[in-house]
Formats: sequence, structure tokens, C-alpha cells
Amino acid sequence: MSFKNDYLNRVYADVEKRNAGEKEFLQAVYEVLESLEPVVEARPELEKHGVLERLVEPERMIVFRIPWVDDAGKVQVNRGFRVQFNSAIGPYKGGLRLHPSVCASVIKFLGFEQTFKNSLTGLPMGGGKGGSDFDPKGKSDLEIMRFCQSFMTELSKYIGPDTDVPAGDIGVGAREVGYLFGQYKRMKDEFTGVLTGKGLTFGGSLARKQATGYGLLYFTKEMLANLANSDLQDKVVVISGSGNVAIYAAEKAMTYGAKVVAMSDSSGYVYDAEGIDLDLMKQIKEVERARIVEYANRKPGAVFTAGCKGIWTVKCDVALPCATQNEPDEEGAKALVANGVMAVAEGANMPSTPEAIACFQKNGVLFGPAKAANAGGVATSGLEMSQNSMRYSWTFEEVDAKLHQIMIGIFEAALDASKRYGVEGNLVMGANIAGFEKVANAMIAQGVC
Ligand code: NDP
Ligand code: 2IT
Repeated sequence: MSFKNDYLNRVYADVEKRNAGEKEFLQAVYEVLESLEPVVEARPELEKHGVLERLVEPERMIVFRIPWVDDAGKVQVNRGFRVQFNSAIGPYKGGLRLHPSVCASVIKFLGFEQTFKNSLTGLPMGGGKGGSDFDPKGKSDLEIMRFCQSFMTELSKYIGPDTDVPAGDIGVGAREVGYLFGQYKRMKDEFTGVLTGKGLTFGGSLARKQATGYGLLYFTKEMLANLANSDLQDKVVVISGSGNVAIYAAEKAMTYGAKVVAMSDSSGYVYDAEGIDLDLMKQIKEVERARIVEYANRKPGAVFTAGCKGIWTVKCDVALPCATQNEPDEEGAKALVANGVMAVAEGANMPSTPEAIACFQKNGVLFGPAKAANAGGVATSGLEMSQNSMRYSWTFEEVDAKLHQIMIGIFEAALDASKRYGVEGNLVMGANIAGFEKVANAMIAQGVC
């Protein structure tokens, strides 16, 4: 793999050397550098100011021990991370992921992507991400609480409402944010908006829970209307995952008249030809925290299939990967294309492999990349920060209307950048370029730092 531009080749060779073996991080960096080729050609000052060398190196990476005691009285040790990737346009901002696959590479890819995503929202937020290899599955509520308290005891040294503001991601929802917030408040003796996604009784924003999924559908709607003169009415939709993003993506898709026929978790997927019963799915996933096979056990006619990959063989018009990174690979993409998919929009972070993206683009499938399409969650986190600073709360409708406008703005910014650089409709390049421009200009204006 190499670029036409020498500056890009030098930067990427250094990234490969310095981050050897970190495949997710290298994948994310490669995709962005590839998109930036025409920008680097047109703007030689980027090299003069060392913008790309600085952009690919996190400002700070904190790695720490998280000791905690399980219900059997045994001491457990996990590894915690926080990457403070880029603060050119605002305090570091990004979620915390609790999943056994969490490692430096995963946290760095997420923090790198977050920098561009946050820029696209138009709000003043830098890029950060964190998490731990702790596995929340099968843990009791008290174990989750003790873990979160230990995690925050160390993390509290590095974050603050004007420094770095974490939030949720895989394995971190309202329950975990509540425990993390309680421990921060206790340690610092201050009640500030240091986390977003908080409970509604202590500074959380209305519509934050729904924001990523709703935002994904606002983006998808714009993409269908502008690039295919179409909409979601009567479209058949497949959504991977059944967590926070997937559930609220399904909810909004249904209000737009679409039929969601399949959803998944890490054990497999359910197909329901009648359309997913979202109340039942919420009961199983949000209330009982049970496995998705339960849906098929309770809903007549629904079928469970073990394994995650098969979900992409379900015939649909619109596919929304909302679980994790590298889900549809080339095989999955080919199956979707063979079944006539017209649009793919990414709710998860980097869910499509590079080969899958190439396959969608080659076959004329509309493609909404994660940085743009799933930015509604962090955008609404930004709105939560604003409300906390004002000591005020907006209504659900007010927040939702702002979110909708932000998603329209992101679509327009990505489309506009794709036009300016002669790749009209390529939203991967458009989103990467539009997100980059603001960060790069701020970095140049602030001098070498
Ligand atoms: P949740 O923890 O609520 O849900 C995650 C879902 O994805 C679950 O159904 C889970 O299944 C499934 N999943 C997780 N890991 C894997 C895996 N390795 N293989 C197969 N399935 C998996 O997380 P979210 O819904 O918050 O996050 C989903 C995606 O969206 C992530 O990529 C996240 O980074 C991204 N995102 C989240 C935002 C937010 O606001 N929460 C904002 C923007 C992006 P199981 O329960 O079996 O593990
Ligand atoms: O990937 C993401 O954008 C998130 N997990 C949300 C981050 C946030 O700060 O709300």
C-alpha cells in the first residue's frame, strides 16, 4: 500500500514503525490519509507546518491499573486507557468502552476518528477515547459499581469539564456513567459536567440516549433524499447490534415508515419477517440484559441464527451496521450488493472493512461513513455540556431539533467537500476532508504544539 504523494508516504511509514502491529489504528489512519491526498497536493503549507505528523500522534496516552474485588472476594486487575488525541478545537471528548477486546490499538483508532467526527459536528470538541478490557457480561451490579469506582479513582486525575469529558460507548451506558460520575464527584468534591450521558436527574441531556441512533437516521434520510431522490418509507432495513445505537436507530427508522427485519448481538442474529417488535427488544436488551435468542423464543415466527456474519445475507434496502468495528467484510458486502442494497450508513465506529467499503462504492451503493453518520451521539453530548455550563436544560424537542440540524449540516459539509475535491458523492472522502480542514487550520493558527 502506498500513496502517490511523498509526504503521505513518509508520514504513514513513520506511523507504521511507531505503532507496529496496531492494526485497527493503522487501518483508521490509512483511510484518512488516503482521503487527504488531494488536500495535501493542493495545500503545501500542511507539510511545512508538520500538520499530519502531529495529527497522527496522540497528544497523550494514559494507561493504568484498575484493581477491584469481585463478589467472591477475589482481587481482579484490568487495564485502563485514556487517549487524549487532539485538543486543537476544544477539550478532549469521547466515550469509554468496556469490552475484552479493548487494547491500545482499539482506543487509538477510536480517539483518532473521534477528532474528525467531533470537528464535523461544528461544536468545539477535541478528540479523546478511553476504556478497559473489563468484560461487563455476567457481572453483578455491585461488581460493575466497584469496577467503575476503581476506574474513576485513577481517571479522575486526568479529566475535567474543561479538559477532557468522557461518555459512554460499548458496555458503558447510563448505569456505568452514573457510578463513574458519583465517584468523580466524591473525589473532587465538585458537581460539574465532567461526563456526558448522565442520568436526567443529575445533569444529563434529554435525547442523549436516542441521539446516535436518531442522528444516524437523520443522516441516512438526507443521503437518500439528496443522492437518490428517495426516502425510508417501506424500505426493508437490517441493523447489526442491539445496544444503544442499534435500538434507537431501529426506533427512528420505524417512525420513518421503514421495516426493520433483523438485529443481532455477539452471539447471532434474529430475523423477523413481520418487522422487529421494538418494545420486546428493549425489554430483553435494556431491562433484562439478556441474549438476543430470547427474542426468537418469545416472538412467534422470529428465527435466531447463531454467528454474527450471516446478518448481511438478509435481503434489505438499507443496512445499518451498529455493533462494532470490522463487521461487514468483503463477503458481507458482496452479499448485500447481490441482494440489491441501496444504502449503507455506519452507526458503529469503523464497522465496514476497507474491502467492504470499496465493494459498496464500486457497485454504486450510497455509503455514509461512521465519522459523519454516527456523530449525533457526541453532538448531543456537546449539547449536554452546553446545558451544564448554562445550568439549564432544554426540552426533548429542543435538543432533538438541534441534533437534526447538526446531522443535516454534517451531510452538507461532507457532500460539499466531496464536490470541492472532484469526488462528488464520495462521502468517505468528503467527511474525512471536512473534518480535517477545521482541525488542521486550528493547528496551524496555534503554532507548533
Ligand atoms: P452497546 O454496548 O450498547 O451495544 C453494543 C452492541 O454491539 C451489542 O449488541 C453487542 O452485543 C454488539 N457487539 C459488541 N461487540 C461486538 C463484537 N465484537 N461482535 C459482535 N457484536 C458485538 O454499545 P453502543 O450501541 O453504544 O455502541 C455500538 C457501536 O456504536 C460501537 O462501535 C460504538 O463505538 C459506536 N458508537 C456509539 C455511540 C454512543 O453514543 N453510544 C456514538 C457513536 C458511535 P453483545 O451484547 O453480545 O456484546
Ligand atoms: O463514538 C462516539 O462518538 C461515542 N461513543 C460518543 C462519545 C461522546 O462523547 O458522547
